[in-house]
Amino acid sequence: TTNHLRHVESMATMPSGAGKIPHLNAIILGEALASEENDLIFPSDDFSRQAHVPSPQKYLEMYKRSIEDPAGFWSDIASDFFWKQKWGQQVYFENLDVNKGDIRIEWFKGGITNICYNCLDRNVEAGLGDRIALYWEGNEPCLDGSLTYSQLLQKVCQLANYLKDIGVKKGDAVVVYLPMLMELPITMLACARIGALHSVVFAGFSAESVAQRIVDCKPKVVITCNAVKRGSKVIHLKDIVDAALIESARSGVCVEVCLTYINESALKRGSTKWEEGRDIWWQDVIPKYPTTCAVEWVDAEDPLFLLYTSGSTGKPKGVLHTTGGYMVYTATTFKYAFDYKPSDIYWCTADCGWITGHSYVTYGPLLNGTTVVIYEGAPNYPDPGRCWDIVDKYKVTIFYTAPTLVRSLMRDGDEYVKRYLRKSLRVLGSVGEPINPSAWRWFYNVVGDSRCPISDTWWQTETGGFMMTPLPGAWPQKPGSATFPFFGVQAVIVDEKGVEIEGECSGYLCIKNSWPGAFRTLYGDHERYETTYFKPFSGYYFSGDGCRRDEDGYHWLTGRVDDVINVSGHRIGTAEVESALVSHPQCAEAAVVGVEHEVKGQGIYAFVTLVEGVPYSEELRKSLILIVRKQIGAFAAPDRIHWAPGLPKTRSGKIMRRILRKIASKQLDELGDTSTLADPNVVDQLIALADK
Ligand code: 6R9
Repeated sequence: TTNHLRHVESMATMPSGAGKIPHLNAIILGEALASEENDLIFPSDDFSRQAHVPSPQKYLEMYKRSIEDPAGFWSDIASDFFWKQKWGQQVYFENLDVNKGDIRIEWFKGGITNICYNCLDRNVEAGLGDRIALYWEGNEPCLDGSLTYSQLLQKVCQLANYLKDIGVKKGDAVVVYLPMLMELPITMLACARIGALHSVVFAGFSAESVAQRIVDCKPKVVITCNAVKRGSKVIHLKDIVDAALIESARSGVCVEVCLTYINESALKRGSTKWEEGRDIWWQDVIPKYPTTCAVEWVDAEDPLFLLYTSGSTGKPKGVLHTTGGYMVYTATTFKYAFDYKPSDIYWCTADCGWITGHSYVTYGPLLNGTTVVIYEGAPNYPDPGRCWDIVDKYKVTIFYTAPTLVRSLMRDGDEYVKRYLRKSLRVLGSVGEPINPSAWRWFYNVVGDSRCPISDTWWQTETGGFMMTPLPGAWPQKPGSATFPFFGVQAVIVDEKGVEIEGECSGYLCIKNSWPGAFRTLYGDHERYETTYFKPFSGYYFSGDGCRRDEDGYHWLTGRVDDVINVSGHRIGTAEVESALVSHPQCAEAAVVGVEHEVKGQGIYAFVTLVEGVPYSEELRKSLILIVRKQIGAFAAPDRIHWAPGLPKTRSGKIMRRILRKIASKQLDELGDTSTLADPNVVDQLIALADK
């Protein structure tokens, strides 16, 4: 086709310097691509022509500059934002090598700004005051609302004034436990406006998880709502916060104020427990505050937020992001990865409780002046056509979601999709886990009518923004590949010794340099930050993911290489689930592994050893699952409990998870060498109990 030729042609005429960037070598070899024709999906000429980055050539030009002159590249972009005072001489500072001293990353230090100002005031002043900032779609199809940029600014100012009034100051933490109401981004922005750090806890976490986070960051105020409806279920969020506050008080952290929004559509005001002196109804106080509020100007390196995420060991880690670099990075990645234009209507299905909701529901889009759709409810309520109903209702042009949702809607059948027009769609996006080629094709062919490029964005809570993503107008796509690194990101694949490998290969995905959106530390534990991310391969940021690079230089993420499992795009540490299980009085030991799951990507498979003399029963199985739900949240409940009278261990006592993974996935002919086990018989015993 002419399309194809155009791409190959443009690749063949790349500037010669491009060849020096190893992972892009293959792209300039038009023939390599031609031989893979069947796997390549090209953007249409019309799409490419209007795109910010219309060709691989243009990408290369920009990418090269971003690597050769990061200071120049990023300060040019940063100049589009409002800075009360410009950053100092040095645009950035980085040390990623533990052998050369403390790990330190700084961008735009000395620059004075405010991200809320840049999201709202700056856009209102530029004439976008009447543009819709947020469309809100309720769980029930008849319920909706919206706020323009001016209205959003006023709401944010009212809350910011209240927070200041009760003594929340720059640098203080605010814990937020809210569902997808407009009050959630309002709260985040209000905190940012006054220089307070928000710590949003996904409203699916249990009271104990909320308490753990409160104890770690000691907020003066917790912001929640009485209840939310997801599908036909009502979840009483305030009750969960009440329990969390009792729990955290036991650990010596007393929260003074619990500001509670009344979500009338889920639950009437009178039906929630109330503690005089501590609890405040949002609607009683916030509307009384002035609708303007002076901005707290902060340094680019002042903290913006904390977000807890799971690691392979121990307690969740408080990932800390700062202001200036995060602002520039989320805005820029959003603009290029989705080819954002002012006429777009954008919907990301992520909850603000996760990093995707921070960077790509709230900050990245609003910084660009985008009209954002947020949805309160479940994606298949009242039926599996709901997403496409919402797409048609708001004329959504960019739709960003997770593979787990794609797979589940794919199972429900094409007819739910075809019932709606979806004519407005022009770009699709995927995040959270690798998207398998068959789900990719369904998303592309059925949802996008073979018309919309898919941006499969690889990134992490820690990275703040996209690290690898197709640029929809530039790249021919390969279903399931996140393609190439974003501007300014030197992604490399290293072997187990930490040596970079070139060309076609597989290994550990690392980043060689800093980028503006990188996290700066783990809250209160810089040592753990260095140990987890920078010590495994010295000189590099280690992502924890495995990656394969194919003959054309495309990157294929292969999943976590550590003990983190990815269930429906939610990161869960096996250690956290194990620790919940062993807190059950009848559970002596637990080993948790991930197994392939048709819809969720990975499922949680738990091997449990019981206390001597305790018989395994259905009732016990249920109570083990319940304890995990209670301690972490329903989304972390094991899919399968496997009773294990003994676990396969080395002579030094280390559990051989490799063997457990094989047993869990029934790959019994791939158990490998079991002779190093302290007691090889336990393996047969486990296999015999597999169906019990
Ligand atoms: C943004 C987010 C991070 C982990 C990451 C990786 C997996 C995310 C992916 C992907 C393949 C993609 N992951 N996006 N794997 N392709 N497009 O999900 O952050 O919750 O911190 O999870 O998710 O394994 O390491 P987070």
